[in-house]
Amino acid sequence: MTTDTLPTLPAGVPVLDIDPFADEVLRDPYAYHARLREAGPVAWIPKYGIYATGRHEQVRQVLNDHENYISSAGVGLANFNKEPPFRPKSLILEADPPNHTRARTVLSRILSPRTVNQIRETFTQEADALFDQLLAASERGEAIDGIKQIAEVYPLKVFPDAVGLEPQGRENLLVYGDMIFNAFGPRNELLARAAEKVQPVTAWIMAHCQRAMLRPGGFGDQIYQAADAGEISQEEAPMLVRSFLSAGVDTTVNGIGNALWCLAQNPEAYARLHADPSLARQAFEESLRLESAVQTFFRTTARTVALAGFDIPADAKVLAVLAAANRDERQWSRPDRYDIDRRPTGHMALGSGIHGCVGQVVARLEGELVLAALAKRFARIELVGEPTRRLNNTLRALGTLPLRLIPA
Ligand code: OVM
Repeated sequence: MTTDTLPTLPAGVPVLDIDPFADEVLRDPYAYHARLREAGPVAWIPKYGIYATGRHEQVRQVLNDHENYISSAGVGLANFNKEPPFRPKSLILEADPPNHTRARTVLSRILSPRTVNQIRETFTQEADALFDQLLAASERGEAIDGIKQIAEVYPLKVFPDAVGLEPQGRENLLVYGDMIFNAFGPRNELLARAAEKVQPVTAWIMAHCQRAMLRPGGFGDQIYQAADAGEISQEEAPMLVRSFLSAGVDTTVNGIGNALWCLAQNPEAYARLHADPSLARQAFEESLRLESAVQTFFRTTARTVALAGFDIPADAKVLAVLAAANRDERQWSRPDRYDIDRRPTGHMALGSGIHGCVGQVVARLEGELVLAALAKRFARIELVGEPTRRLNNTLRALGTLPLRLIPA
């Protein structure tokens, strides 16, 4: 992009000369988040010709004003008014009312609190089975990788089971997730590397969105039942199954991985959790705030809109830095501290407003059950090596997390 194609910069908007998607920024984003909040309520990032906001008040405002800050032009850096989407648009994520409303109604019914009551027992049994096996390994003195052996295996078992997918080939879900969350960012090296595998993985995903591949009664089949009932069209059904397969795994994998990382770094918090495993839900919620798995989403302005007194022009991309809002000192006391006694209500890790995470009851269930099953069996968890990062343009992700679990 050359300078003369960049949107004009309204007078007075502070300029932040940084690449939010550079490797070193993604590896440790928090200094950049502080700079963004300090720069002002909104800043201009010349590298991409975008606005960005990292203060809680403005992130909240942007996410809760879906008429001025639309999603149908994409929730990544790419502006679908100017370039075609890299895959057919999501019918829920990349849509505005009234289209969004129809899709949302179906998915939120399938992922309702009532559903959670029905799946809770199975999800609990799976967490117990996994941690019984890890207990046996720990008693043999084995160290484990918290990412591979906890954060990946558990969501890859319970969620696709609930959707109704066959057991084979589920590793494709992680590759696909890595790609689409990279695709919300710029066309950098990270996206190029993720996109190398795009064709076979996309083919696998789309094949598994077909009704014949989905167990009758599962979440996927329930979407087809909504199509049978005329709530959505038959053509829309596989696209909504695609949303489950896009958003339902890599998010919870990293939410759980980041929670383990928080607990491994904070032995006193872990000790509290071990003493009282009923804190599992709160401990997971606080890790969502502190180490938000989904760090950012974009919106696009539908018209000129005033944000904190600055006129943002129409058709501009606005980066809402959820993870920066979640550490805003204007909102939280001791924001960089992992405090499982805090009730972090109002954090932005699951979004806010009409696009707020539709799977949040299932995501929270998985997080709670994993942390509770862990806390019940182990007195301590210890880092036994340097964790590695899996860099992604949108996700805060660990590649490995070497742990020793010490039985109670
Ligand atoms: C979708 C979708 C994909 C990625 C993320 C997401 C966090 C939704 O395809 O609908 O929400």
